[in-house]
Amino acid sequence: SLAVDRIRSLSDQHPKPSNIHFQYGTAGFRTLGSILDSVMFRVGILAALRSKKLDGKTIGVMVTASHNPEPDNGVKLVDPRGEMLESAWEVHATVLANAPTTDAFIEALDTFVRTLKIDLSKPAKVVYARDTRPSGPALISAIEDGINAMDAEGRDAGVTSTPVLHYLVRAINTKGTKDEYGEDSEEGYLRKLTVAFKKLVAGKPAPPPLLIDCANGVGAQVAHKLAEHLGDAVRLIPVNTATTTPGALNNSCGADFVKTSQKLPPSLNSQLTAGQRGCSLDGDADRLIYYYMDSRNQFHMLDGDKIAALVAAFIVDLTKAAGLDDQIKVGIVQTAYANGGSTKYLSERLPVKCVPTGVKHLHHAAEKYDVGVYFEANGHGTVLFSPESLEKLSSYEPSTPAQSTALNHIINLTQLINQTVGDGLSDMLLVEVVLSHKSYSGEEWDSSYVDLPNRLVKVVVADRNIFRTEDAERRLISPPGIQAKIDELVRRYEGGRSFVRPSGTEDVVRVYAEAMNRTQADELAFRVAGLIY
Ligand code: NG1
Ligand code: ZN
Repeated sequence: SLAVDRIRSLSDQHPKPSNIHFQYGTAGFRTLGSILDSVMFRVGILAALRSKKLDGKTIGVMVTASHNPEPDNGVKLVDPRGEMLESAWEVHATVLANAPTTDAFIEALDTFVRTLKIDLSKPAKVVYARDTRPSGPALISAIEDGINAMDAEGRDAGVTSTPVLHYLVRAINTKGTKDEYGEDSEEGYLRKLTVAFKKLVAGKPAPPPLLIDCANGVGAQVAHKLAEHLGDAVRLIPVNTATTTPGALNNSCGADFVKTSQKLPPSLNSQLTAGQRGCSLDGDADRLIYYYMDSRNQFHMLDGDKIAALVAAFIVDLTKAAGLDDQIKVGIVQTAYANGGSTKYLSERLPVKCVPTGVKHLHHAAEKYDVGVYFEANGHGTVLFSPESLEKLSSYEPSTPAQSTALNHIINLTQLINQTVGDGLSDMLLVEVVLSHKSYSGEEWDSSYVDLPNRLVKVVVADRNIFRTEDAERRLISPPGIQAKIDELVRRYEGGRSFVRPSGTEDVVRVYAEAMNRTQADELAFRVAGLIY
């Protein structure tokens, strides 16, 4: 049974602030770091219970608020294969986090354990990590109290990126099996990626040095180590690496800044020269946005949609070259935020599915393809190879040297790509491989299709929960009547598209609009926003 006395005395040290409702949303719990202490303690307990429920498999806990401002923090759980927590448990997490007192919490725990028939005698293992936020250490110690309250085994993975933590969870749980994912350490991760990368670019001319904007976050630390492992294979130049400067994290830099403002971070202005390319990570290094300066010193952004198009075409080419194209089919998963230009371009070539916002939706849809390429426009994404495809790759006998080369490339890609979750650095290496194989500059990559001008605005409303959507969030079903008005507005704009949905991570409603030119896209977005104030 539960060690009620121990849980009680530890829980009393982590009281829930009154008048605050916590919600496990698309990115876990996320709010101001200063009010998350009780949530962290309870998440530590929940992680241990999830581990027991899954027969002692290791569960991951990541403390980060990604691209959000420095005072924010957050926490999310990672399931044994390195994927996001099963949806049903998001509700349990929310219930436990909101029990107002220690007594209420213990009662909720007891009900939870009985309802889910969790066998408390099973072992429990939890691995946890945090990003560079100043609120991190105290929040980690609250999680450790939760883990100790359950007498579970905790492993501190220290300060590292979100994708490394996901990798670790999968590596730990597959250790010694035929599906072994890699050595269960950050070093093991770096080695796995860089060994595959070096094989993939062997014999190719070294690409020009690559600027990486690390958003002054944990990506800086991982990028530095990655650079050492890569040596001359590609020279990385990490910038915005001030992880200890107060207020610097995600401030006018990073992938979210670039995607949202469609501008180069001012700190890179003098560094990115004509013809050069660079990229930005977000605060926990799971997102990636590329860009380049053209010969006239114009900035061009290459977002998640452009990455998806580049990578999917490359994998299709390789399956053809290997003679596997009728056995291994590539498919794409996007959300409503994908640029209409990309959706048109991709659906003329490959199957494309649109799903609601949130990595778990993209991930699960991508699992249905032989090779599923999923990216959010904001640069979060990866490529999944189905178990059947991996099987085919390992048993296939190529009939020519050219087929054999292509087959090896695909196999190396399965090692280079972090298949647990979107991974800014792994995706960056993937992009570099494709550019190197195709001898593409940023400009040539960009030329596949033209992005439609678009505008994303946030609207603060009294209650965002009254906004409900259907059709992968592309249409509003509530409040009634608004969708008809949006449709009517959209009809007046050539190439117009717009949709409204409540954010899952912020207390706002988002409005997205696209049209044939900048002014029209802005105008449409603001007129639609005017409908929902
Ligand atoms: P919300 O706040 O639900 O729009 C944002 C991003 C998502 C996803 C999540 C998780 C946009 C428009 N939305 O979700 O794509 O990345 O955060 O971090 O970029
Ligand atoms: Zn992130």
